[in-house]
Amino acid sequence: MFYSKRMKNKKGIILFAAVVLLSGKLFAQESSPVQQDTVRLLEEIKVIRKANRKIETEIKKAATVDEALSTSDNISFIKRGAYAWEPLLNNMSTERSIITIDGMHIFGACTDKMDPVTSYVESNNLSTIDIKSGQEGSAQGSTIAGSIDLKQKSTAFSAEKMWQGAYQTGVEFNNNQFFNLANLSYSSERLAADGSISFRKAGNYFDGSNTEVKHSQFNKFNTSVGLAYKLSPLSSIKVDAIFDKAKDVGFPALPMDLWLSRAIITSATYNQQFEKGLITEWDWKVYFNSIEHYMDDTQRPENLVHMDMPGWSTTFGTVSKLNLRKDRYSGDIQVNAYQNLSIAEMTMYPQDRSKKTMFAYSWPWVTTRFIGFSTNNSLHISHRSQVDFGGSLGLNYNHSKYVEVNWIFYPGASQSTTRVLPNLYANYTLNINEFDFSVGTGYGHRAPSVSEGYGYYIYNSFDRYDYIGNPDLDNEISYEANASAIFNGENLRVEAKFNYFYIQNYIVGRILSLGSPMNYQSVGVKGYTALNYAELYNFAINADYKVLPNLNWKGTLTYARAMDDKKGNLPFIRPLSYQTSLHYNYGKIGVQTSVEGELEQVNYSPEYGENKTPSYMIWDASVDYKFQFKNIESEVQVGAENLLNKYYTTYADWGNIPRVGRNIFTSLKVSF
Ligand SMILES: [Cu+2]
Repeated sequence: MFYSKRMKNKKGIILFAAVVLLSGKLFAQESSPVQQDTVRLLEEIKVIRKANRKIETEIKKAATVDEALSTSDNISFIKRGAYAWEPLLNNMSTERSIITIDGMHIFGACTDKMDPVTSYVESNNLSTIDIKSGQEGSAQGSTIAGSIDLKQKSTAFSAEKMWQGAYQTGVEFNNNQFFNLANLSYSSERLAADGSISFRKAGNYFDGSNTEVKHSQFNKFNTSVGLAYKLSPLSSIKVDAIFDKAKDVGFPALPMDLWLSRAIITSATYNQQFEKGLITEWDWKVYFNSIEHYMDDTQRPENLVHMDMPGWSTTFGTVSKLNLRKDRYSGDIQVNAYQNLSIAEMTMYPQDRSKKTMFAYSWPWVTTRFIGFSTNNSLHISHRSQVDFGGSLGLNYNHSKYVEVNWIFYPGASQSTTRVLPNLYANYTLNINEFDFSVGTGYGHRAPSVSEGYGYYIYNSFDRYDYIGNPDLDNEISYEANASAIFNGENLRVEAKFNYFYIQNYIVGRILSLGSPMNYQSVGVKGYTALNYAELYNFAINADYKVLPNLNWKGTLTYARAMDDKKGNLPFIRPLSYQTSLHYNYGKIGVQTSVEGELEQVNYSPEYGENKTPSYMIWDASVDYKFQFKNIESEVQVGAENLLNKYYTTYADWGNIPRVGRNIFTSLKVSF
């Protein structure tokens, strides 16, 4: 889509969110004049529902990927420190969602979830983030919660030679974070190139009682390059690479830190457009990515016994996608295949490191192979209504090389398992004047993750148990229903969304009577097992009101609830949360302020190690100023998060570590 559309509007290229809108409009113009209006109207509905995220927040222009993701009302985060937050989609952990970069499957190499996929990108190599809720996300593979696709920046070809670039720098004073981000792109009729480089370095942060939170520092380096070449007016090839390195990253909520993590993420894509016929575009990608992860517990004096815990994750795969469009129909067909090898080791040392005492595989060389066929379809039934439906059929194969490890707790467990994973969804959208209504349903399976299936003595510092995987767990099966209503007035937009999941064979850890803890900190051993079922629902309401032409108000309210088969609470479910913000523009000056908070966590789960967290409310504000010097556009911003320096911890803070206290930040961005 991005290669061949020649865009004359330079600003359109800079703003990648606009590209999505533009391509929708360009498509609309290609269809017959009679249908144009219908298609355009429905395209707009579709664009709204896609919910692409720009990489900024209400308050901060120079936001990190995590901060930008947190603006979505169906994303929350488990935080183990200041770095690499674990994104929860629809209040479900990362095992239940699929996180990809441009459709590429990547798996973290950390048994303790220090490295979600979102930690391997940077805000200046992404254009948008595409979040799909529930089974609508199954095009990327089998999922329960949905999918998060991180879209890399990709400059379009242009008739005239063009250079564009940006440099962004800033300081966050709470933790002395300095960041420098630069990106440059070139485009011509036949060649388009993108490059980015970034550095972030932060010290320990201070909480709201001005206490230093030790081991919360981080260092990140990220660079990316993309080269596209037009082979013919309708075809092009593109190669992309991302290199990411995080070093000396503290995880205050865990008993160990990260010494080094490195990722190389590469792909080559062939794109072919078609002027006539049902098929409009063919996109074929092959990819390879490799992650290495080395933890470090030697910085913690409380650890009497030290362990080396490195992990490696290597994935290669391919995605082939056909885009289809004819009259009132549009859709795609995809084939998705990948292989992943996950390895994690544990070596225990006494105080004297020259004496090695024990070695074990916490991931015993687990191979996962997946091949899936999927399709998404949209049919415009009339001017006012649209049906979306699709699904996928996947085949998932797992193999554990050192199955003896798994036999210690599950004698005779399968060394290899093959699972069939079907996923289906359907959605109906109806437009009545200013209202859009939608109802949808879904059904889908997922395979257990590497840890759930094959993990061996993976220490969970939240409930202080060592976790053991079970290779013969059943597929988790989700039955889903969702509904939404949108009011689109002239100055007011209100959206209300609801979803409900009934999940069979819901995988959790349960205490095993046999087995003794390996780590002196741990209190016992838990095995992954399945509940008969769990139920979960999410509710969100968003409003956006233009009070005056230059004054905008936004508000969000979310509520979720999740229960196991005995009506007990499930952990990490967000209590009632709210956010309200005002944005005021005066010429080149922008002023924004927001208040956000959560109510007391009433429905917490002591069984899974949770305690009740109190309510909190914090206040943020920022001011920005835009100015131009010749061809260079500049933007400065100064602001503060948690202005009142409130001390707080939330339901999602691992081990109740306190959040960041008052943080004054400033940033400068220049672009040409
Ligand atoms: Cu780790």
